[in-house]
Amino acid sequence: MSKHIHYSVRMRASKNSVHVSGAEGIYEKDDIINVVKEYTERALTHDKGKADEIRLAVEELKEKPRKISSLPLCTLNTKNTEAVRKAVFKILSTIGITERAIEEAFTSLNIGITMRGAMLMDIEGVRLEPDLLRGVRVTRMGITKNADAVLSKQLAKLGLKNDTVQEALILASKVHKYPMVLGELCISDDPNYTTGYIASRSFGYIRLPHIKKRGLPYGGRAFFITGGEVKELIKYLQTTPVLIDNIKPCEGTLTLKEILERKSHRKSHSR
Ligand code: PML
Repeated sequence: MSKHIHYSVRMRASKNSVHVSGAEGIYEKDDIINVVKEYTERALTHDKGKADEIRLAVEELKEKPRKISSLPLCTLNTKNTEAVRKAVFKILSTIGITERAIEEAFTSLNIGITMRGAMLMDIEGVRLEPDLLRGVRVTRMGITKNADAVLSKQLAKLGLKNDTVQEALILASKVHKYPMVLGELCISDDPNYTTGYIASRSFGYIRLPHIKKRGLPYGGRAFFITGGEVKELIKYLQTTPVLIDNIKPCEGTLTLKEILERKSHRKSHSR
């Protein structure tokens, strides 16, 4: 794949000006027509309603995509929103994120507005992104065909073969490759999707069932940032093309104790 020109294909769909669905990937030229078809079908058949506006962008990448591994994935055995909150505080505070920042992230993600992009927060909870209403949208990421086949197989074994998990894992793997990003909290804005996740290089991608009550049409992402040049981070998130070409293990359900114990054993997310 590396010998060929790559294209970023991005789709955003809305209904009555409200976001319905989005998708993106990095592809070779021969795949573009099929991908555009697939993304269009997805926008027209989404649970949240048939889109009345679909925006598609196909862009030749001038820069060769950087190849990285996915984050390892597991699911925490949480049964309700209270258990999720407790676990999020416990896990993220062990990597240096303050309770104040975690509280601020939960509050902002539950305020009832879904931003287009992610919030950037320092470890004290102070917002760092230049546009506080739009946030920072992560784009130009994808997965190679081989890695996609491996990931699909691993997720299928866990009963998780769906675009939402796969795309969220690809996005998080790009984000956490950047050393300034310490952690992430994500809640889906899909009212029917009640599983969120936290991600970090130390713990990988941890899925969190019951992070929100069914029916809530808002959510979003908060990235917790440590020292460095925010402008450079935003440039990386928005413009640097990244392709996942290696899949780290995807595991089933674990307890909080098991997750906390394994941090010290886990090799850091090395490439
Ligand atoms: C989103 O992009 O809407 C958030 C997706 C969260 C996926 C959590 C998971 O099931 O792994």
